[in-house]
Amino acid sequence: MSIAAKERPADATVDLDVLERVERRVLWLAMAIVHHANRVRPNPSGVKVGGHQASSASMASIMTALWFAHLEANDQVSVKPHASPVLHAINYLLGRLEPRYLTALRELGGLQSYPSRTKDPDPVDYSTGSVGLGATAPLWGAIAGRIVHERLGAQVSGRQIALIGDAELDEGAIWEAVADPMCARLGEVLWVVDLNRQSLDRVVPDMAYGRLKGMFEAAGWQVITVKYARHLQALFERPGGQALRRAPAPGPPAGAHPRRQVHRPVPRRAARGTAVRGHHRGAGPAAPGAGARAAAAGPPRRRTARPRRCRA
Ligand SMILES: Cc1ncc(C[n+]2csc(CCOP(=O)(O)OP(=O)(O)O)c2C)c(N)n1
Ligand SMILES: [Mg+2]
Repeated sequence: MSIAAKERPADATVDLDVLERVERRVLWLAMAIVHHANRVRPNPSGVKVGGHQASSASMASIMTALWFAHLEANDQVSVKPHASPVLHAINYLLGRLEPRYLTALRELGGLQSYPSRTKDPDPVDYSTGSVGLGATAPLWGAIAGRIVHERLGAQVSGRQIALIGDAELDEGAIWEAVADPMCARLGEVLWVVDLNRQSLDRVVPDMAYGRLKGMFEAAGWQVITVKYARHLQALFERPGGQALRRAPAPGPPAGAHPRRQVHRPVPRRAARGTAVRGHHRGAGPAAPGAGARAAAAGPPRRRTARPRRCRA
């Protein structure tokens, strides 16, 4: 669900400086939610509390861009399990979560470990605790919307967005869904895969990025890789910058660079004007339905938020 999307005029612009300030608050809050649960809150039993700060950190940019610049009222988002602190931080900033819950992560009656529609006190579109379900649930949501539209004539609108951890792609249910020809035609669906190479407390040794990309594409999905943000891109333009671009990315072994990927089923009708620019700070959602438009990647300093058609 989006902020005040209904009130946002169609030609509203996104001020990236403001968005970055919001992003810093989201990130700080998400880190603090986990820190407080583990280091500040009294823990007489000594039982491990848990929480995953790095897993939230890798989603702060994407989720800030979505919730504060791109989502509209009828969009629905499933949030990967380990990014629940980011969702709660955003809900708090939007006035949808009482401050007392910020210190209650993984406490009885407090914020759940993973996003829960039934047990969390703030708005959650999809429960995602069992990895893999959060990826596929929006597909079924989209199909349900189409059935309601076609059988009952009801106007159904909104995009179905899944924010997925890279280790979630280990789940077989995901590939059953990806291989289904029906799913490849759901233009209102967008998957954002966070290739942070984290899986619980281990580092994913081989991200197999190319293989995954090929698997999605073989099933008829459009894959957009989002890697460099504008700060790095600006460095590439400076003297010697091309050497930096050619340099191997730090950290992962060759051929396993962390990237964020956007996977989107090819729309039911032919995509028009699909032009995507890679950008690390936020992978904006695809337009709903057949008129697939580019994601929000690579925006200039100020960009115009375009109105979107809504249909089932
Ligand atoms: C069906 C199922 N199997 C295993 C788990 C345990 N589990 C929780 S999160 C996770 C994977 C985390 O990796 P990733 O999806 O990449 O998220 P990240 O930590 O990078 O945010 C696993 C295996 C689970 N929640 N559900
Ligand atoms: Mg991961």
